[in-house]
Amino acid sequence: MTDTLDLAHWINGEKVNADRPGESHNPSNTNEIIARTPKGGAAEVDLAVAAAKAAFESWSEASPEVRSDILDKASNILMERREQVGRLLSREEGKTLAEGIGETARAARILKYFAGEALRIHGQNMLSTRPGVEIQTYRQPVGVFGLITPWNFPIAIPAWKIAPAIAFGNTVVIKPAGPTPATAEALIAILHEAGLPAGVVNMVIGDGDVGRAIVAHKDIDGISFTGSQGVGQGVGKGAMERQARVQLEMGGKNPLVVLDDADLDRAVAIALDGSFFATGQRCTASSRLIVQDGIHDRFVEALGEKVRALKVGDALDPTTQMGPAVSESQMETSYKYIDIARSAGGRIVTGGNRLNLDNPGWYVQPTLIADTSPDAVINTEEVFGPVASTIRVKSYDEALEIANGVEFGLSAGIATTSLKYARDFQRRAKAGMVMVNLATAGVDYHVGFGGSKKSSYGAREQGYNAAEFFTQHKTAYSWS
Ligand code: UN1
Repeated sequence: MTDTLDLAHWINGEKVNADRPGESHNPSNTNEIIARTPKGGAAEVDLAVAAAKAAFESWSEASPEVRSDILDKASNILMERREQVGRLLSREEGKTLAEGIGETARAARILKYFAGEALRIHGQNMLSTRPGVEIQTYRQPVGVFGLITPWNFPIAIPAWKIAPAIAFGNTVVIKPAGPTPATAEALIAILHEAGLPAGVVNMVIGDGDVGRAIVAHKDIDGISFTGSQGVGQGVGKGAMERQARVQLEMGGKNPLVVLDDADLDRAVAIALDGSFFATGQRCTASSRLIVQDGIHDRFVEALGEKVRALKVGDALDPTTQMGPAVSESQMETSYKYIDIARSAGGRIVTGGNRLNLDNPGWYVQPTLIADTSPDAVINTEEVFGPVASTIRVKSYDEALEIANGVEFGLSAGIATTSLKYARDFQRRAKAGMVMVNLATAGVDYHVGFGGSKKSSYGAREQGYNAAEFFTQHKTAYSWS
């Protein structure tokens, strides 16, 4: 396939033509260029912010029905085109076609959900402690939001940041991730097709310069970021310096605890899904499998067999079960961590070797490493690839301590048939999301999303929780 796209920034409702020095590639076949891309910087961000600022007044004062209708319409268009957009996503990001179409449908459902929330912006009536005084609380739009989004969910994450921002009356400047601009652009184009007024959503394509310009811009009132912990800290500091509100979703080193009493098939299935689907490139991926003695050997053997059987290949081949890494550097990161784990005494159960497939692509062999120690590098740093390691433990208490013993705390899972341990884990796992007999990855869109410790900062995303970040609370007192 050679239909290379020529991308442009979207500023004030228009595609802004520019030189296109950049390219995005198909990770399944790196000879194929998906898109030629402009390289924006502070000047484009300035124009985009000015457009967003100018659009704010009428958008924030429009009837919520106007905002709801546009989100609803965009959702319908996206759902109708999910195969086409999902295919583009899979070509650009490398997740399998089923995953690409699934993610596109999820983005459409997020737009639909926030079409509803746009009509439910509510506050409270409270009695004052002072006789004769009444109190009302409101949620009001904030202004212009800067959104910095990652490549691993190139349409769902833009959707779950844009949709609440605009549903609640704000305007937006978004920077899509470097490797996946074409997928994000498809969403922005559909929003405009659905009747979005000019300037409500603007997109500037580029690298770190665009991100830095967004963080530093005096007219951006809030920044929502999903990406790595290192970059996230810089975003947080920059935002704090000028008192912009900020929400950061960063890494994970998510544990899946497998107890002796677990249903073995279920435990293996959720470990496989959590660790390897989407090529392990999810911040919610299970990367530490903490397994109790009595089930350990059976679990490692059964999981090893499933991992070995995974068919790695071109994302568009319907028989492929795991696509490539998104980029050469992500591929190299996986192999680097496999080497580190190996030299620290980890036993490679399966995987660990370079893959040479017919297509030139950034393929990684799915890898399971056993007999690792809880404080080994492989168990403390995020790999963001199809690599999982097992840690053997004696008891539930030891498992819980290890599960909680890292600086991340996004998602934590447990496989058990014991109500006692399941409930205890729900209460005591230091993570924003806890999964019982479910994969650590794969979340719903109508409830809060986010983590604890170094995984997240600021208000939760998704569901009505998103109103925390994308609206401003006002308390009104009156006496009459
Ligand atoms: C999921 O596991 O369904 O970047 C979502 C990520 C997360 C989203 C995970 N923010 O991987």
